[in-house]
Amino acid sequence: MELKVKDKESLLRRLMEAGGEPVSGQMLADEAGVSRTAVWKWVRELEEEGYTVRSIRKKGYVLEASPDRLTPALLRKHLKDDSFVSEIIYFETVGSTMPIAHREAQNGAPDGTVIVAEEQTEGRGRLARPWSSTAGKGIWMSVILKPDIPPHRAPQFTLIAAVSICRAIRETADVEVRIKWPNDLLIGGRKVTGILTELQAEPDRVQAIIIGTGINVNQEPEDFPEELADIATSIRIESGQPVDRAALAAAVLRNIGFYSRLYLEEGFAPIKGLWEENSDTIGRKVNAVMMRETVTGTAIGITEDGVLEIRTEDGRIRGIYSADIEPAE
Ligand code: BTX
Repeated sequence: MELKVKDKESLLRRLMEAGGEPVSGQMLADEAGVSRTAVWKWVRELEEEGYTVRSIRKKGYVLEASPDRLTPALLRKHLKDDSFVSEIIYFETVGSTMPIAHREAQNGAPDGTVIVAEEQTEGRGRLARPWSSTAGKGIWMSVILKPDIPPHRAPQFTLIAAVSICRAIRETADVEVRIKWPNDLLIGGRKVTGILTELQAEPDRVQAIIIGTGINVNQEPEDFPEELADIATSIRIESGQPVDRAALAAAVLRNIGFYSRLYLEEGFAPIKGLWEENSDTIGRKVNAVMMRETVTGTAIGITEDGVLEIRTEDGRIRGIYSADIEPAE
């Protein structure tokens, strides 16, 4: 069924769906049950948000250009209607999307709720490490999932997210992106994406999994703080082309929906295969740096639980649950 115009957001979607054809102001007003002046006011508000809307006499409104934003309307434009995304909560600037997602999940937000921000002032990674989240340059987003699984399977969702984002980046840009266990995506050895998976659970049941994705998209080298100069990169730096962030964010969400469904239907085996295929870690000699020890050896694979297996020099196989992986010389 065609979307019914009832407010500024639905008006925008209608203009987007018209694909450059004019949409009559009178028709929009009739449909929404408001005056033509009210429609004109919505158009003015859209222009204030950065959209370019041309008014053609006797024909109507045409959307000529959209701002580089991650607004719900722009994301929905790129998402298919059958996508698993239920609600999109958008912020210009926030501390971090993670605590907001936790609060929303606790307050009953459904599976597929997305929190997205143009800028984070207190973005964070694992162990409360800071995550640089420059305004308008990346995808700083938390996705709430509510799968019916026991808590010990939750870490597999980090790997599902890694496979999904890897796929989405490849669909959108011409870059060679690889997964570094457990939660980084790299291009040319530099970090282009970090994933932070957090959990709300009872002893035997997951209440919510929150997947935080930090994707460096359109940064130039000077957009990164100095301490990241040698370790971080963006898709734009690597491909030489600016990327449509809304299209990429939608591709990420579509892929997370697709691969989490595949996982729930067929188990971890297909994810494991895809993860290993795209991995930068498997087959390499690595140091797994943990709180109390460092294990050195060759990364040989991941288990059904997403645990990294390392064969040490004495031939033993060690399972690594959580560590920072460095290349070993
Ligand atoms: P991590 O602990 O694996 O990585 C954090 C480390 O990565 C930092 O210590 C720093 O060295 C480096 N780093 C910081 N910012 C960047 C960046 N923009 N690009 C590359 N390297 C960087 C990774 O944790 C998980 C990150 C998740 C971020 C998302 S954004 C949406 C959500 N909200 C939030 O606050 N976090 C998540």
